[in-house]
Amino acid sequence: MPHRDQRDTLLQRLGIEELNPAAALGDGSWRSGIGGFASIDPAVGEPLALVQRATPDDLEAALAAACRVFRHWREVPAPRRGLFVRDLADAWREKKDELGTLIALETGKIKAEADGEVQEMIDIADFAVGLSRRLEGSVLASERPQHRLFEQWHPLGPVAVITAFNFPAAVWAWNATLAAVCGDTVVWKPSPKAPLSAVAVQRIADEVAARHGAGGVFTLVLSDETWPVERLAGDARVPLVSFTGSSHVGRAVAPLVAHRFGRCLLECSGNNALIVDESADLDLALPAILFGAVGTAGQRCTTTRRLFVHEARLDELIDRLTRAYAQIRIGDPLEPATLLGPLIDEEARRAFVAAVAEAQAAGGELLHGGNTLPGHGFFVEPTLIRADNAWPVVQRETFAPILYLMPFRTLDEAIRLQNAAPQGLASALFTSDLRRAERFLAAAGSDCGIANVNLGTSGAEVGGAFGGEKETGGGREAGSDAWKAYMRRQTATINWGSSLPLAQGINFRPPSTKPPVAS
Ligand code: UN1
Repeated sequence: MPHRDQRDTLLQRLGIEELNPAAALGDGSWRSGIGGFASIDPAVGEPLALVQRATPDDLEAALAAACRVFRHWREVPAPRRGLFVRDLADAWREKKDELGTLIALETGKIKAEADGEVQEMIDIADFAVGLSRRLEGSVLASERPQHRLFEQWHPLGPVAVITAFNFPAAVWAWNATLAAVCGDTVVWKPSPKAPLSAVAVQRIADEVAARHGAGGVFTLVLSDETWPVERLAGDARVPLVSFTGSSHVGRAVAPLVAHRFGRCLLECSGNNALIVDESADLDLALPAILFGAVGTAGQRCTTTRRLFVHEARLDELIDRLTRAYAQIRIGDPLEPATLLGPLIDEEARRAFVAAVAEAQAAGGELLHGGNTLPGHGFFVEPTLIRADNAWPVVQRETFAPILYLMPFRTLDEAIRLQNAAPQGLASALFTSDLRRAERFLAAAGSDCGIANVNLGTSGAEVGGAFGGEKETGGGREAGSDAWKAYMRRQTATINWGSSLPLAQGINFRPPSTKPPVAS
């Protein structure tokens, strides 16, 4: 694993310069933009490199390329599009260690999780390759004789993919690999907090695209301003806008897209709960809670933020949890023993401080942590607070390793409390009771897009559809049939008979238009 002192060599090998260009047209050409902003290493609070800021012309060039290339790409057979994605996956396999290190450097997530992110890119690419040979439609039973009724799926068009800093590469890969096999092109607008990961991923994609005649399938626009998001959301040439970020921003993006009848795929805030019932195996629950609450420094959409514990297990769990929290190594994300790296920036650290203060002011009992760490990096302690589900601070998503702990008496009460949050992404129940497990998964159970039994809220595999309800936004990405969002459905009917029966049995006899037969 490359160490911090080998950082510059690593950046160079991934094509990162001191000052990076603002936009990529996907065919190997880049546009310089103007001005610039820094990508900060959150472990030390110092710039890793600078990135130029895209101008409206740069965005227009990327979008125009995406539109132009789409007209060709949609006609390439899907299995051939899959070969492009297969080679992308191989390139990522080859660069997994380096890309993982860059992601760890830029986001502060620990190396093991950053490598996991690259693995997630590889996994979804493999999934997409298989999918490229089975983008299937249904043949349906027509009510009319000698008619064939079927559905087919066609490429949709250029897709805008707007990603957050916390998964600076994998969430793009979820969208981009599926979009590419579906015959779409992609304009990527990554978070200004993690632009270098995007530059590195784009450079790898450019190389692979050149070998597959896929130049321009993936384009990139870098900016720390908000107008590119508004522009992409409002542009009728973009039939699908895939947005990952806070519900607050999602709420602004969605109406812009809806206004022009575009489609939105929203992956917004989560406020995920984990329930430990009286029969739970704490040897399973403990590591799941720790990974869920502390992993990625509490900055995953799927982070465990609320912990509901049956009152009979409360003392035991608090005892084990506080002892485990005390052993969490905080520090350099590249050190193998570290479990908790820094938050992304000073603003995130301030939000942590404000949330802890608000919870304490409401009467919350601090069971562990609560402090920031001195120094230039944006480190905070993993924090455990005994709280109340109704408090506003518990009801909102704070991107930090704060876990609110709350007791309950019956499973129905726990499910009701879990569902009593505006967000609906991931949920988990630890139980050894089959009936309770089924109850949790039933229609009146968890209202979330993801519901797990005896595993935590975070760390979903790519095979299932990923996303959530309510203020999480309703989108589904990654596995299962999430690909359908990237295509347009066409219902087609062929009449191969020699009469024209109408549906619904309607009898409509137009006057004859046949020429009179000469006598
Ligand atoms: C996100 O936080 O935006 O389930 C994505 C997980 C990861 C993906 C998280 N596979 O935690």
